[in-house]
Amino acid sequence: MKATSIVVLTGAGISAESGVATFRDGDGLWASHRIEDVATPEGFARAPELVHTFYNGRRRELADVAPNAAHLALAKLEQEFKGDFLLVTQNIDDLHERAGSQKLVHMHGELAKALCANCGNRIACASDLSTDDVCSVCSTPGHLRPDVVWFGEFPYKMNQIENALERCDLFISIGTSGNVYPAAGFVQQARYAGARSVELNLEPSEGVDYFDESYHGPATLVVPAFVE
Ligand code: BJW
Repeated sequence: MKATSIVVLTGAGISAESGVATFRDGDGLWASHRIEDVATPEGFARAPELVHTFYNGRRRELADVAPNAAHLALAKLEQEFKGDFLLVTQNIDDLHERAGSQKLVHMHGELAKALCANCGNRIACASDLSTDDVCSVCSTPGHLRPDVVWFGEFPYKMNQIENALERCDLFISIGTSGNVYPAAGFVQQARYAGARSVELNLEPSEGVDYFDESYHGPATLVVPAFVE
């Protein structure tokens, strides 16, 4: 890898072959759930039970899935690469951690955490959440929500991500459709900084024209082939 500073962006496609559903593919989550109902603060305010059911189901599924060759290849890249490295995932699953990635930020949150809308604290969340749960920090009932970033909310760690994008000389985007901002704009920010940009995805994404190079196929094949 002839780079000194790498930023990798991952999306749902990297976890698809582990058995985690994507969003916008034909069999994706948005085919059976309305975004407005389960992925907006307004949807949560209207029907918190429905939103809890959606995320509880996805949290339970994590017990039955495992990292695949693409997650493992990125963990190995991080371990062996001598320069700056940051893995930015839009995914709320924990497959990158389980593969061994450490220089990792979850810009859209994590299924394994709950956020108290009353005190703002984050707490570990290994089991189902409900509207009856009490925050272990402020003791207020009924304010715990999944610690995920919904439409209209500000993604996490944006300062760290933007600093890394400004410094990077290689930007790799993996398994993301390029529909959701600000992540979809990272390629342009990286290119503005002078980085080489590479897309690894099952098919050309929405933003494929912004990339210098693109390689299309299943992540378990194209990611190890590119990074190893
Ligand atoms: C494979 C594969 C295999 C499959 N191998 N590949 C108008 C214009 C521009 C922006 C806006 C606008 N109106 C509103 C906005 C902003 C809005 C937005 O982007 N809307 C768009 C829909 C237009 N964004 C926001 O509101 C964000 N916040 C924000 O902008 O704050 C202001 C701000 C401004 C400037 C700087 C910073 C902040 C928040 C977005 C929150 C998104 N939340 C979700 C849910 C999170 C929790 C959860 O998981 O439920 O995040 S939505 C969902 O989409 C989830 C994902 O992380 C995200 C991206 O999806 P992803 O990962 O790309 O999945 P898919 O399914 O779309 O694609 C999978 C890809 O994999 C496909 O291409 C497949 O081909 C491929 N694939 N199998 C390789 N085996």
